[in-house]
Amino acid sequence: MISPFQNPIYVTRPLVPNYNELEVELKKVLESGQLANHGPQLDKLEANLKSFLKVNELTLFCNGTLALQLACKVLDLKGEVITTPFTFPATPHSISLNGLTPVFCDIEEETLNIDASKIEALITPRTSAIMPVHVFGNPCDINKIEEIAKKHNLKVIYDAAHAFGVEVNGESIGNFGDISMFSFHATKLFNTIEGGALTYGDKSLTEKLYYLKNFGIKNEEEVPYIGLNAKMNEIQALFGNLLIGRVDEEIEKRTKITMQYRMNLEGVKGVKVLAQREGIKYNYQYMPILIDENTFGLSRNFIYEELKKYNVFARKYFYPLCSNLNCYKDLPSSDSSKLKVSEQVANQVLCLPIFGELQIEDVNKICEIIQNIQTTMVRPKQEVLNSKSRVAKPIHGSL
Ligand code: T4K
Repeated sequence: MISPFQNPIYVTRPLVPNYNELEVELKKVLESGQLANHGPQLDKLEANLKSFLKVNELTLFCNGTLALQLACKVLDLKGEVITTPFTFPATPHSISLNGLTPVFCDIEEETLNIDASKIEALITPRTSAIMPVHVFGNPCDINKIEEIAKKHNLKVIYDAAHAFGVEVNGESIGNFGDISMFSFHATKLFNTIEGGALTYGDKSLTEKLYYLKNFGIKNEEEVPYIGLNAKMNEIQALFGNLLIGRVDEEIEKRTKITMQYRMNLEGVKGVKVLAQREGIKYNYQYMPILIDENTFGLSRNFIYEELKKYNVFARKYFYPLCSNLNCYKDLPSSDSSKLKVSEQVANQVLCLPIFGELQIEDVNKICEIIQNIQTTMVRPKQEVLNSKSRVAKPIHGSL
């Protein structure tokens, strides 16, 4: 019998600064009296991130959602924006809060990202942009998306909330599309407790973004835009400056954890781990698996609940689909018959715990628990089904 973990194991655990270092640096910030708006910690973090992410233009925000919302605003989008339903609600919300309509496009089973081959069929005269998400840090089909955008004169805003540090053939993920958004929430690989950034190639966006995140204010007498208060403060920026030097080590630890999960789970019937593609530097921010109920013998929901009994708190990111949320379910593009892959993936996905401090023996134990659930629960369930129908048949439906 496998005993439950003594302490809960959550899907993630934030990277935090060394306490003594934080104390020393925090004292300096407090003594300086500059806590918010534009201070030296913010300047330093901008420079650090430009260098780490290998991008030329970067603007900081107090969180990723407001950054994404202002990305739509700065590009002056109109009408409809094509996006994925397999994402966190922040993605379509940032579109809707700009008075635009999200149009949901189905996803690919291999990458869980927007299926670029289905985008063109959704373009109408009202379409102004595409907002793909690099889900779980897995890069989208950037070449195909760029080709479509050029052909139809559309803007591309990548939701790169999960893709900090990811590279494609040596190129930073932040250098694709018109704008990319990174989230620095506590649950992310690199965090500023709450925070986010936009990266972009067009230098002329910088000035307008600065106004937009500061109420639209240009100076004491001029307010050219209707803006938000979306500024990152000095203590958030300090947090980031103390952590940026540890990100590579964190990725290294997560790489080992991912490889261990993959090795343990690849042979388990009904469990699929996503394929790794050539030329991509992953960040291993998430550890998603897909559970095929028919082959595994038990549903994703059943395994999710069973894991809790062992003190393991996996997450069903991203179930329910955004297209099934009350606020979006009546959109024409939310019709589930057009989102078949998304529907299937949302019912199968489970994100297992991953964070640098997770021990390899804990990874082994989590995998052992999953295998144990399969070996101990499938047969009794099959026996019940068989005795009810007196006919042996494959397993369907959840317990
Ligand atoms: N686009 C995409 C694709 C996104 O995934 C997100 C955010 C955004 C945009 C928006 O970016 P931000 O505005 O957040 O910068 C979490 C995060 O709150 C959210 O940032 C993230 N995506 C989403 C995928 O996950 P919840 O509702 O799952 O959070 P919560 O509080 O249940 O945390 C999950 C687990 O993490 C907890 O069980 C324990 C652990 N945890 C969490 C926090 C906050 C900690 O150990 N310490 C902590 O401080 O949304």
